[in-house]
Amino acid sequence: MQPAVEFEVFTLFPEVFEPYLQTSILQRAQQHGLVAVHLYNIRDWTSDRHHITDDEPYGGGGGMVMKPEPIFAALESVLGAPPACPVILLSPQGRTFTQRIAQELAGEGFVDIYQPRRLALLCGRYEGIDERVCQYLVTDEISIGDYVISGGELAALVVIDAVTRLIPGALGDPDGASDDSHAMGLLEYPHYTRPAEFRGWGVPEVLLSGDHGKVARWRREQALQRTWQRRPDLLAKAPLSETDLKFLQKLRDKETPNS
Ligand code: 9D3
Repeated sequence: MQPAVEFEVFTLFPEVFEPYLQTSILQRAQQHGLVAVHLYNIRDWTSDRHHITDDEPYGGGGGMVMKPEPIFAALESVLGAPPACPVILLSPQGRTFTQRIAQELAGEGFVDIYQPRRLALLCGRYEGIDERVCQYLVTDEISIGDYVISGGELAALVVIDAVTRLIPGALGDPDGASDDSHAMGLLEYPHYTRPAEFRGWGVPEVLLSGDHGKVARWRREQALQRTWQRRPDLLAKAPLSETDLKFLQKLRDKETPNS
């Protein structure tokens, strides 16, 4: 069986991917042939004596810029010229990565047609990449959020992880991924495990009651309450039942008794 998604990763630091890719879900998904990750060191496509991958910016200013030649050479030798697959640059200038983008990249919606997908991930380092790479090679730019990290490698791992979780079978449990996407609408309810008392701190009675209906209702209300307190923006998009809306109204009434 062909993998559902094949990641072709281009980086100056392939070694930082290894330990994470060899762990847990990602390791298992690769062993089962559900995904493949191939790592390429851009430095292997330099042709000068010192294997230089960066240079000073035209126009001056601080920092260094990744040279275009080794990047074009690496991607075109692996993917063909021009590449036939999406070339995703991990960059602070990209659209912010979301679960929806992960679904897009996983090819969700084509589950039955089962179209194997190849995705190239290009990781930047230094202050940036020569703009001609962005213009003539890259087809999509993704950021993982509004904060500064030192390069695209961690961001590429985030994308690989999120996309892999969506591939049927990757989580072992057949409805694990759909559980995830259900949970995306709201924050999760609190989890507890043994012991029932730890340092004098108990577990909510209802979870010990064995009443599955009551447990389900409690969890739903906890999820709603947390989302309302911490991420009210999510409530606007979440699919809510009549019962959910009544419960939320009760929370609002408690919070603002005088208005
Ligand atoms: C925005 C900061 N830039 C202006 C001074 C310099 C700069 C800092 C760090 C340029 C690139 C980087 C390296 N970061 C990434 O390559 C990166 C990233 C990120 O920094 N934040 C969120 N997502 C991503 S994806 C790749």
